[in-house]
Amino acid sequence: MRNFNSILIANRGEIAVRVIKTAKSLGYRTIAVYSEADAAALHVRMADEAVLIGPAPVQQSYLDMTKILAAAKETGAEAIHPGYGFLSENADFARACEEAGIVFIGPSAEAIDLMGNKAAAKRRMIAADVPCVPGYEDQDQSDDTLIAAAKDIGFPIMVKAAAGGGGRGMRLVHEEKNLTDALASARSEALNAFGSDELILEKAIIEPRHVEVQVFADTQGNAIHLGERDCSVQRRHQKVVEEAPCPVMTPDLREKMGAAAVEAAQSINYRGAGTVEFLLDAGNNFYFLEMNTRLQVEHPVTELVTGMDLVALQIQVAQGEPLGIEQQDVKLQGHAIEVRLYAEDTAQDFLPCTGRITSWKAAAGEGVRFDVGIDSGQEISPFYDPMIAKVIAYGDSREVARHRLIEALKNTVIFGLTTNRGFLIDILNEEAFAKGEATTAFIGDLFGGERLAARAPDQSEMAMAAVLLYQVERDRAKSSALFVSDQLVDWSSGGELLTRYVFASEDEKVDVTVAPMREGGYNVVVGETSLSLEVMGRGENKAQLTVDGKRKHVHYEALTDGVLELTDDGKTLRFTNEIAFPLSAAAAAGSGQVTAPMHGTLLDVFVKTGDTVEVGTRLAVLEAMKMQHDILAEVSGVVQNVIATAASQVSVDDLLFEIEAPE
Ligand code: MV4
Repeated sequence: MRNFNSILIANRGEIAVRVIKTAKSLGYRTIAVYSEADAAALHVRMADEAVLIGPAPVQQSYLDMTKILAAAKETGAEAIHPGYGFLSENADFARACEEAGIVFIGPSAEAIDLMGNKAAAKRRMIAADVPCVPGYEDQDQSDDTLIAAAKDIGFPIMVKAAAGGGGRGMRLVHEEKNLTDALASARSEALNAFGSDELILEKAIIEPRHVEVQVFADTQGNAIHLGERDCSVQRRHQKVVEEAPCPVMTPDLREKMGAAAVEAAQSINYRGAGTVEFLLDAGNNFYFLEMNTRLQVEHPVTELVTGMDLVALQIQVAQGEPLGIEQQDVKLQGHAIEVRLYAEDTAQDFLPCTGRITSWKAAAGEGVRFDVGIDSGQEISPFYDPMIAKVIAYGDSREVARHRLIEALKNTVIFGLTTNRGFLIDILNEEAFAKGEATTAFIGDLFGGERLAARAPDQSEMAMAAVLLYQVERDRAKSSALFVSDQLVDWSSGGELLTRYVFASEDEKVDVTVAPMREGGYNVVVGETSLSLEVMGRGENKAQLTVDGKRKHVHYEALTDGVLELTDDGKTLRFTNEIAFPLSAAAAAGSGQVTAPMHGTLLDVFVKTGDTVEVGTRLAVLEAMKMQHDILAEVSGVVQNVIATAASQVSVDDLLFEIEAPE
């Protein structure tokens, strides 16, 4: 008999949905928790029961242990699955569950605590003979000791916060003379971010791959690994692409890394799902980095190549049952690649975008999996991570998986907010990635400002946008009572009835005229160029057109009057008919009223009243959604008013500065 039959999911979004699916399929009663912002969310609708735990901010909802435990008590939940993020690696929460008699679906509080400190974790791993980066991880934190240790290790050196993760408090130091300063700044950043200024030192591995091994352990002392994932494609320590297996893996290396990962888990009496992160250098040497004591975002690629359901296995172990499989039963087959689809603007330093997803339709396709937490019409709110979905493709070979993923991205309908889809497609198409050569340096090396800038539409795209706008407007006119005759709407004598659009393209405006032809089709003039265009088929959000004889499949959405978004080859362009919307001179020139682009914390303010600024002067830096965003002046002039103060919380559209431009 099972020890528990109900599971509360202490999370939201796609991972809550993911966990609920498996829990339900195994016959568990599922209980969702949600914040006021998530009342209409998918995870709430899917669960058997749902409990409102508080307002939108995470401190008052998804991070509030007391409220979550109260929800468990109220609904009689016997187990809690924490998902990833939020409370998943909070040892106090794991302990509190245990004390309340609720099964925490995860490792012991002791294991979470131990792996939460890099220095302690590394000392344990060295003792267990798990290969680690040569370094210093002892208690004596004096400069003299650290400098002496650094000389022994040899430069370049990595300075890391012992309590840290994700690159914060991390410094790469090439020469001894820069070490003292780096130690001081790393300490202050670490203290600020993690409440501890303890540091460790490591030899810097140059352009490594990030290769992590999925491990699983049961309470009978069995531990296995489920192969590795390569997560080298990251941007500022945020993973962008993950795959299994690692493209340069060999059976021999996998056996060694797998054995080291299993040893790491066993040496700390681990239980459940865990991930052992390694750096892999160009000579195939691997080094333990840290262990994540949770189910990871990228677990689907492991599921696809092993055929196993990792959430089901987590629940099985939490029930006290043995794993039931041995290492030789784990067979890896094929290749899986995952990308994280985000609501963010790559052209604006990856600024997260919030707002309503007006249309969403995941592409169907062989070997394609979408892990999604949202639905058409739902909001990406400023309170949570702006990930829209994980898109995962499987194939017998890496090339099949890669191409299926590109097609799935291109064929997915998504409108309403800016996404990183185009960036993901560009990465997957990049030669170094295609060859499996991407290291942690890949994005930094290949995706600089130029490549991330918004692409200007070409003439064919402008012509398609104009014709689609024309047809949408015609449909609206037809359905309006004022129009009685179809002939009036459609009639043309080959160019006499012209509809004119003006689209902005980079710095110039382009005139586009649409002339319906008598025999069907359109003659479209874009600037000086004449194109012939035919609409072969048009449904909700999808259209097939022929432009000068070339067939195109596009997605489109007519937003408000005169505004149309067009997705061509996975790149979304927005067209605003500037005849319908004359830009005010002030708006065109940028505004002296500088407002917050999103909710967040102002880390620093760089100007004061009376300062003279230029277009592009950095006024302040805002931290939101784990990232820093520069707030720049849009006009040159004199700062008249500074409303912003450092360390204050701001909401989207809050006025921060007023700049008066000279006459
Ligand atoms: C390193 C390293 C090179 N040498 N440690 C970055 C975040 C943290 N998890 C560890 N990180 C690194 N540690 C040594 N001794 C390079 C990185 C690193 C990195 C690691 C994984 C994925 C992406 C990365 C991007 C830059 C640096």
